[in-house]
Amino acid sequence: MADEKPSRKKMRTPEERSLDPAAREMLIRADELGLETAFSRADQMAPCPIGATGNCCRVCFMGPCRLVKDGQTGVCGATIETITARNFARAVAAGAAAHSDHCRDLAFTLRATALGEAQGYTIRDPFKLQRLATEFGIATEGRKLDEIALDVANACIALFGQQTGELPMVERAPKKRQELWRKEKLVPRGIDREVVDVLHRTHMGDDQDPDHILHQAMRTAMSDGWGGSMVATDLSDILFGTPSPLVSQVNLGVLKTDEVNVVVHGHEPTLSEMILAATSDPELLALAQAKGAKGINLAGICCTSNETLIRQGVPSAGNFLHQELAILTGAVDAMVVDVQCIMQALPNLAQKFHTLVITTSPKVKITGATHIEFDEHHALDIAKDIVRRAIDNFPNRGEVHIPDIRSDVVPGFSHEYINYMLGGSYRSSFRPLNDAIMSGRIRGVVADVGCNNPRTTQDASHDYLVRHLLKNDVLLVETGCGAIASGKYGFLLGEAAMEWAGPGLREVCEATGMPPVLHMGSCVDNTRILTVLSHMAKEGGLGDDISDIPAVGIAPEWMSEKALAIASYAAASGAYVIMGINSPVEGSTVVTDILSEGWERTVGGKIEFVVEPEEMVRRILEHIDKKRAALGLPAWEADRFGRSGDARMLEIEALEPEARAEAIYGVPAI
Ligand code: BF8
Ligand code: SF4
Repeated sequence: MADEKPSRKKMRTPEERSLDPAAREMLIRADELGLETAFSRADQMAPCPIGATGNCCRVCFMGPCRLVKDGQTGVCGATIETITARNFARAVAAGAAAHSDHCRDLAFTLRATALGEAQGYTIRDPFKLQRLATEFGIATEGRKLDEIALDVANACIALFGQQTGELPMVERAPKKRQELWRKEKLVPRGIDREVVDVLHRTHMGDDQDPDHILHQAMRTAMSDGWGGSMVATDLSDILFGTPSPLVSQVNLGVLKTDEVNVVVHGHEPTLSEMILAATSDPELLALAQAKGAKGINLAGICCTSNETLIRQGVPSAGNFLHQELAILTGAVDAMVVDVQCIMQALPNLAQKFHTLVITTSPKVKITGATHIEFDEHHALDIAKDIVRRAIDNFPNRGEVHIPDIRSDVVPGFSHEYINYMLGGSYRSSFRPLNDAIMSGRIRGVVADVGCNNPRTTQDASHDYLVRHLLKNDVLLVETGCGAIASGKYGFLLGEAAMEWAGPGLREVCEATGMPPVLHMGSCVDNTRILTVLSHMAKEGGLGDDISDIPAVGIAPEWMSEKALAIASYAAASGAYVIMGINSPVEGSTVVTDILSEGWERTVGGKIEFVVEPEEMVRRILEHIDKKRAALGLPAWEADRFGRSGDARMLEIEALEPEARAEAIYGVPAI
């Protein structure tokens, strides 16, 4: 299905490129206008076969050395396994650095807020601040919030430069896991230290034992998952509020023909929250009206979108591969980007329309874009300036074509909310979830996370996996672009997802009010999933470690180095992780085995790369059933709890293709 590899000559049809009817509509428009997108560039640009499998070494200038046959070595004698392991470890380090640096900026924003220097920011979740303070051993009794916040911010900033000891957040993990990490020397000593360690040891002439290199890749990833990302989630909640469910919409149809459209894209909530505030500024609203617009519409793309969607209900214009498609509508008056996952193609494409692409991070400039640098000390003024420019640009619009396609969603499931939802305010707990898994009503839990990748049909693997896991009574937790994909196909609406859920899962969801697919936030918020798993292990009945829980992590359409960091910290935490697309370590069976059986022996978790979604489902269920059996839980039975979700699947599969698309997606096939 989705995974046919494009050859250099084959240009895929819109249907082959994306599952999403809105995307298909825009891809047809791109073709009509003769404009390129990542989809067409992927068709034209075959991946380098040597780099794709991890066998190209560029770490010194005696090379690059491209190893193409067994037994061959680089000029220095480096073997395929060393080169492949080094490439993997470096990707993990880059991913961990990106997530953690995002955290660093939030810590400085909290610091500036505490000092009263951050224009427009306040502390929205004082309880979470106090909890974090207690964890750091910071006194809270009788102290002003700002004083506590300053100490917490300084403590967070210090985690980056910490050289020895342990990152304190590892104590959130089950005891058994902590002991294992200590025994295996996997506890991160400091956030920056672990990233630098990988960059050092993968320099020419250092660590040349693949197992040893990959072990440090795990520790570096841990500095992200149980360090930078975990603290980033906490700090975002403290500054912008801990999410709870709310109603919003997803897909390109959230853009408006008669309003100024500002799209925020990237990863950080810091500026986008201020832009949201600016969109309701009466002066700017009056200006928009004076320019002929009915209002100012804010929408998001990628994880900046997830941040503003889960907290404020700001609609999402889509996931990673929608960034160019949004510009193709001709309706985006400004696309405001911060960091990560921003395609360099944007300014060029924007030139064909009227869209203003605005870079805002001191770390990110793109030739052809307008740079308005963000500074938290004047955030609201900067946000207003940006919105004003978007308004001024509104009259410059040419022809506008917005697909009339959007889906309702209910995102915002923080682990705090899940805890509350399951037990109520007086006895909030994960007990009902553990009980449901133990009884077999819920077979297991899958985290469907990660990107879109134009090498495969956009969203198709996410969609396939969600459907087939739901009908097998698997509860889904989601973040990142995977969560936005689910939103597009209706899975983030309890009732709609319930149609697909197997009878046991449906019964639990009906009893607790919990939907079967939970949008938990952005990619840094994968740490919320670690927290849920830790709570489940501590709750009892599902073993005493994360690796005992019948749970699997998947990133079927991943493309980013950050995804490898996430996969590595999840595996180091005891989870089985399946990644789609292709294996970046395919060139070495030794490295492939270290990441799977090798890591499973040491930490109980592993990473496997599987192309076919059908095979992913098979392995996921097999793993879940194996873990259930190891816990002595009853084997899962499809019809034990009434009508199976298969019934709906069979009804739809019996339809003609056109009717099937309409039944599934609610819109006619193109
Ligand atoms: O950090 S899922 S494409 S937007 S990397 Fe990027 Fe991948 Fe989307 Fe969020 Ni995560
Ligand atoms: Fe080649 Fe060795 Fe240099 Fe890598 S480190 S580029 S394998 S000589």
